[in-house]
Amino acid sequence: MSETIAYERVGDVAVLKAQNPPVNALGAEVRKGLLAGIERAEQDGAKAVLIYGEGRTYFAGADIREFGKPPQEPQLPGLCSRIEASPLIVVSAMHGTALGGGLEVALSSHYRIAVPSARMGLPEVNLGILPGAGGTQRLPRLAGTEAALEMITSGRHFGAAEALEKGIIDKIEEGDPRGIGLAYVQELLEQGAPRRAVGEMPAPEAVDFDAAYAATLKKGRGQLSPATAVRAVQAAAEAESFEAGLKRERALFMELMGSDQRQGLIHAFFSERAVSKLPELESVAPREVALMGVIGGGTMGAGIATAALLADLPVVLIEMTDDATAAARGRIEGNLKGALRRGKITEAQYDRLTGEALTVATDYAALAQADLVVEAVFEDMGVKREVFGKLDAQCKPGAVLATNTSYLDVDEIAASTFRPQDVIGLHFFSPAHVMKLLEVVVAKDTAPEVLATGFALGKRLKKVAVRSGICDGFIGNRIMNAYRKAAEYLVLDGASPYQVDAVVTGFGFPMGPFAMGDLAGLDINWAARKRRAPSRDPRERVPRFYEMLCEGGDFGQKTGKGFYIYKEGTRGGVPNPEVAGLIARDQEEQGITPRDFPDAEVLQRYMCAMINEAAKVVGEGIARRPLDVDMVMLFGYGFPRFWGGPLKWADLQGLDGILADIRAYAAEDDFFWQPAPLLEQLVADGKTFDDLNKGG
Ligand code: 3H9
Repeated sequence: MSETIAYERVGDVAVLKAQNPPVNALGAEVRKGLLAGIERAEQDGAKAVLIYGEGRTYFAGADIREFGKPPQEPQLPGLCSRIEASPLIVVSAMHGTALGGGLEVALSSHYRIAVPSARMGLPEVNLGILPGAGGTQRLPRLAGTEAALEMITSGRHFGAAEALEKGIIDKIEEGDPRGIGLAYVQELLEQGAPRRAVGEMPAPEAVDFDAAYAATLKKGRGQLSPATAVRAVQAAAEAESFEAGLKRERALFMELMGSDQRQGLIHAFFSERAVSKLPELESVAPREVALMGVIGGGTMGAGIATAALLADLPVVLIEMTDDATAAARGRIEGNLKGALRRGKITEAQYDRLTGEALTVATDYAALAQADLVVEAVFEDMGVKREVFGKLDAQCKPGAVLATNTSYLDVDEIAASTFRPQDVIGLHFFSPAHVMKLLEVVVAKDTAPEVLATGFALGKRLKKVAVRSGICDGFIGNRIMNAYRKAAEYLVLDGASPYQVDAVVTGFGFPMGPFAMGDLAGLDINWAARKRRAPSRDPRERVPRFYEMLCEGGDFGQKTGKGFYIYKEGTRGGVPNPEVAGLIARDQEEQGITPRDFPDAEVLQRYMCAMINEAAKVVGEGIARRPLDVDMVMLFGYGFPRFWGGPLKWADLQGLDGILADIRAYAAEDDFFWQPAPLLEQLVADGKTFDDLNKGG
């Protein structure tokens, strides 16, 4: 018998136990084992079959690592049909996470039971595909078309109680899957329960599938898989037979399997898990963190404190005055009230988190017991050095001292203490209790356990933590500066900010660079520009329209006017008509004759700037691997997940074409468009960024 599926007879019941840790993924061996188990049970004179998983879960889905490789028999759709066609009564007992192909095996069984904690779902669309082993045909037959559409297009996980209520499972029972499964099979046999195939049930009702398709496509901002899944569910309702529906599902599944978006989403799935696994930390234990300190209670500090509290980590927050501590407490309470409203915490938790778990103070002595302190004060080296001097004096030995700076040199900050080995950068993104990205910035003396502690904190706060070296802007802001500049050059040369924003959102970003500037506050970037101006290279082209807007007192959303005009009570803004005049003045002063840019060129320039800078960031070792950059852009900058990240996207487009475009742009401006040496090297070697991810 197969090693991944154990076969056992218990009276009249053939028991098939999956043992393919960690998640019982349905790889080729598991599929072979299931098929052999069903056949053996039928030959063995068994009356029923029980399928369940050993360890932490029932099958969590098809084995994603097999995608894109030649398929091996038996394939999952055929296996599911074979299970369903068995003359024996087949029962699945679920625990853990029955997802994707896993749930499809359960739907092909004749009866389904689950423990109360079991989670289920058809999350395939999140991997760029759709349920391809009958899920789109069987789920609507049990749950109805509307419910199935919602579950399949969102890919969300749902609990056993909801599954029972929607008719997806038959029973919930406390216990272990084997125990409850055997008892249920026994009960069914005693009752003389019939074999009950979902595929033989009546077709589900038809709905307005065209409307559902259009709405799903719009919601996905260009992601194809959820909308394509609508068409598969449509086949369940409209195809002339169950088999015809399965065929249609298969065709749509294969279409998505061959798509770039599938590759992008699978890349995101594995990179999200790989990004926080650093080989050098494998045998390094993080330091214990039971109390966190936060310096500064503005939006950022309060957000960081909120994130810690939501992870059940008590916080001591330091501000300069009593008024400021009160304001900080107010901000944190506001954030936590939001979490309460959304059902993320209970009333009792709210009371505890804003009560005993949160201390606000003005005296650094309150940090005496803190295990890790994050500084989130004004971005000024003098101020930071002073704060770190005080932390050095007050914090206990071994406390981790972290700075949330977005661009200042962490080595210089560390040098203002007598314990640079304990200093690290923890760069959160605003709002810090919402945004998933955490850049963990390693300074030259940072001790390995301190780095490990940064990553452990990231995990505890449910962040995607990415290691970054030191440079101006670290990984994310440095790359953002480059593509924002490309956007400004486009406008200076003739595109409109609204065209650029529309092209960028059309690509799948939630916002374009100019709307983003308005949201963040144009004054923030203005200050950074003024700071950088004295050291600017004379060869750099400098658009002026941005400053002109700020000089007029228009800072974006906070003042009601920027590139867009914002009216209270309305969402989003409308283009500010004064902007065109400022741009025209800038062009005139710089002697530029504006020209038209096709949308495709706007996108290509924007993406090339992003990719080129990202390649420099990897080439210089600021990011270790291309996937580190990809995860920074996905989780901190709204890069569409279905493209996997800028460097995955670049691989999919072909690096030689991207380099050729960069060289062509360099003919106009060879300062900004200097090709990244790493990109040139990869093209010369015929390699991709993904080859680097894999260690090539
Ligand atoms: C499908 O089923 C298609 C069918 O409809 C049609 C076919 C024709 N395959 O996440 P974790 C690995 S599509 C291979 O850290 P957790 C994962 O990479 C599939 N490997 O644990 C990690 O490896 P490592 C539909 C997988 O407890 C390790 O397992 N199913 C798979 O936080 C532990 O994972 C899904 O989309 C897989 N399917 O979360 C479910 N799943 O240790 C995808 C996991 O080397 N999986 N691994 O880094 C999940 O959502 C989560 O892994 C799960 C556990 C919730 C199960």
